[in-house]
Amino acid sequence: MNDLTDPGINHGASMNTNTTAVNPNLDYTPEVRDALHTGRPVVALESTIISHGMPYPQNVQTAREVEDVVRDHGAVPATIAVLGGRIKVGLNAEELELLATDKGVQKISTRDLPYTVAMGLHGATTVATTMRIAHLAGIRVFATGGTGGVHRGAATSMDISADLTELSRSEVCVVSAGVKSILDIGLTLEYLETLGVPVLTLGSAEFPAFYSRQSGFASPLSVKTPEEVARVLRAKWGLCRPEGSAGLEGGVLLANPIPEGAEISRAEIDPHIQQALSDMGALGIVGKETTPYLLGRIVEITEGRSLSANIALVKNNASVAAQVAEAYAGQGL
Ligand code: PSU
Ligand code: MN
Repeated sequence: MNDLTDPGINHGASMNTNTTAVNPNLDYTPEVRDALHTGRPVVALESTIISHGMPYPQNVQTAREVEDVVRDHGAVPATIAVLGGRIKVGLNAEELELLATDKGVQKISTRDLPYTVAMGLHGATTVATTMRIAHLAGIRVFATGGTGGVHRGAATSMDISADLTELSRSEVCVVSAGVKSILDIGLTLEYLETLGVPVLTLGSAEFPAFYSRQSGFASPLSVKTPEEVARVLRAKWGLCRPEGSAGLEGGVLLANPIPEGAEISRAEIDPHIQQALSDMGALGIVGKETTPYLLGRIVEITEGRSLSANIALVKNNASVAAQVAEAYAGQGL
């Protein structure tokens, strides 16, 4: 039998335990610190979705409810952000409110992290940055709404989300409802293959498209249960070099289709997405502003329906992430 025990973040030092040492560069809430110390399941959550992905007050309400979903499943939520230059792993109620309301909170990708820390600024972390910080904290499972990807027109704009790069680097399983068709889904899947990132869809052979359960693209791989996901994670991260360092570094993307009752069909959402893309073109919006603009514009065009769908899928992802974290923390898989 292969030894599939988790090598942990201190490779070699914690070979026979799932507990994780505290990283002095990070500020943990007591709840998260205790959970990591005792090997209880923890689910990381991002903060760009709060500051730049949803309007107030739905953003802070959703952030609280998503944390509750994680707790209801017996795991501990760790919402990640940078506040006053300190990297936070777990936030209190006032900190969540600040992220939801303060206009000075920047959307920060991995490239922005050192500047935000050095200048003592506030930063809402994208999927990429949240993955990296989760990895530094030894958190293996992370729930979000949708991940970034290869933007339409990337052949000339080169706009490819750093979320994809980070999936090839950090040992974290990201649970998302797939990739929105504001992006180029086919190219996103191609690029993830190039980067060596396993893409699993839960309960379906088709890769989902965020608001819609179907995208028209087959999922590279599919799984039936959170336990199967945990087995894949152990197989990937348990494969070590003889001295204990990772043999297959990087993350796993778990796509979790939006619940049937909450979905907006492709036929219905696609014209709205086209409209939002053409409005963005007319305004000349590019770079890091594109994803927040498109999300906000689609909420306007659909008169809030896309926001309800977004909230439903994030909660669904939090529930699955908690179950994956639970299965991964358990022994004897
Ligand atoms: N997709 C959503 N909501 C979001 C985002 C993506 O449905 O809020 C955010 C995530 O934080 C993601 C980021 O990491 O947008 C991607 O931004 P960009 O495309 O600039 O890499
Ligand atoms: Mn981009």
